[in-house]
Amino acid sequence: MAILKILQYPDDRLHKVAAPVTEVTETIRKLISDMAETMYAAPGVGLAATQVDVHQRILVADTSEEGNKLMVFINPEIISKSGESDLEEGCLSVPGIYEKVQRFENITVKALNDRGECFMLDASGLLSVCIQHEMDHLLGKVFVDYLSPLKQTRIKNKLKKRRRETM
Ligand code: GNR
Ligand code: NI
Repeated sequence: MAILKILQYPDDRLHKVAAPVTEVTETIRKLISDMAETMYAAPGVGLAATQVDVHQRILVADTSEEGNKLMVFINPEIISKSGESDLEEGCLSVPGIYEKVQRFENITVKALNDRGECFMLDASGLLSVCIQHEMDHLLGKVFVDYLSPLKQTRIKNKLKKRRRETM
């Protein structure tokens, strides 16, 4: 197992669009276990492959209280969605920034698990928001892209300043 480096916003690589996984191989399973370790160590409730500079449609999530319910989604697709949610979101690629984002409250996701088997899952609340946030990463989208240009500039400046002061 290994802890992977998480790309930090702004970084052009966070805007790459991930390609579908064609076969769930041992290499993919190794990546997934490293992504899980990286997410738990951060700590975070989700992680998309894009954030570790792997541009394939893979995400991991664990929104359980105890942090013992790892979920793996390969080639995820949202097949139904309803309701509205506006939770305050954070992102491991945008540390220390929290903003509300409009999302669907309920989603049904279809994906492959780490054995390459197809499954469906109904999600609501934080898990639903987390999956939508991670699926955006796979499309090259970061939650700050939804904010006003003024807020985006402020966030970039804040992160630059913080990096100057801590490096
Ligand atoms: O750890 C995370 N918390 C979180 C909180 C609200 C909405 C989404 C998230 S995902 C985030 C981890 C992350 O950056 N995943 O891409
Ligand atoms: Ni994120």
